[in-house]
Amino acid sequence: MDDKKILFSAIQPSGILTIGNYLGALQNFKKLQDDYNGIFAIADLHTLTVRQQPSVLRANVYQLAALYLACGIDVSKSILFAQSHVSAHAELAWILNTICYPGELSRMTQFKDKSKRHEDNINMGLMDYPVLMAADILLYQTELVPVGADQKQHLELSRDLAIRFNNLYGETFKVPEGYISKSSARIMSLADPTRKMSKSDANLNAFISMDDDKDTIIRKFKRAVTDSDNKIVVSPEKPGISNLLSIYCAFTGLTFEQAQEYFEGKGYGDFKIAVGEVVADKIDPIRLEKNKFLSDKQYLDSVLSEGANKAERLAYRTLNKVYKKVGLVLRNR
Ligand code: AQP
Repeated sequence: MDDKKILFSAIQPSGILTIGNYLGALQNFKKLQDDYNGIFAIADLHTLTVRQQPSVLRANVYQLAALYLACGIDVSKSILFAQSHVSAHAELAWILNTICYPGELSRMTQFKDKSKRHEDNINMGLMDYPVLMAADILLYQTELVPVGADQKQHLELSRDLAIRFNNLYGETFKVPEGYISKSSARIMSLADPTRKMSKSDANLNAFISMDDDKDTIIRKFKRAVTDSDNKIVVSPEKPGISNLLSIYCAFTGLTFEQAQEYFEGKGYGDFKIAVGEVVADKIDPIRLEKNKFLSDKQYLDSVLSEGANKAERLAYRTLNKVYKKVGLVLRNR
């Protein structure tokens, strides 16, 4: 690692990623890894907060590793690893739990939202999710965290916990900043544009997965919920059309004004097909590249193992400091 700032980001292997994950997170990483020391994690421990089928989860870990690589993560520049391979994450989460209060966690939007969606399994891990996320970030003395707007609240808690710990025990953690890309900060569900697009949505038509082929993508956009008038403009009264325009602009690089002008006088039908086409053109090559990586599990295992070795060295540097500060006796190795 050279003396560039540290950037950390993690994604859950809780399904095949959506274009929301791509626009909110993945697409930024390739550019950012040149200017920062990038640390990219597969947040497999976080995924367990919602019931998973073990064989599917295992497959999704490889899927995500391959997708990171297909989106341009270069392991000669950045660290790519699975969270569960570096036990310091769970260890630091325990320490941070001792300075975090239940009220701070129970008011989190994601906790409330997921509690509603998984009423049969509102477990402690679901509530504690942001503390584990804080541990992920703080372990690496991270300065920058690229996230979608949906994670802003969790990032705020990471900052609060860093400041709280530093005040209690002396300067230990860097206080991280968020990096939120403006155009594509929050991509909404195609079935309900007032909710964010999520890879674990039970309604497959609510999201575009990074694995969808062109026909599927266009079919899903055709079914996307919009409204009854026929104006293609961004407006709070038109959340469906606004969401589709955001997606179109994020994939083409056009501004809202340019896109609105382009679609002036056109109908929703043509507009939806046009959105589908730009999305498919962009994600098709990524899917093909991902499948190439997926066909070589041995290579993926070696990438993850090397990544974990590098991450572990950095993580234990911070964790030992934390253990010392709180008064634990370090193991003599
Ligand atoms: N709809 C979205 N728009 C923009 N960014 C998004 N992200 C997720 N959804 C959107 C960003 O993707 C990164 C990885 O997210 P995650 O998998 O760690 O957790 P999540 O935010 O809970 O993502 P999902 O897809 O909604 O997963 P499930 O369904 O399992 O809960 C984050 O940077 C996030 O901001």
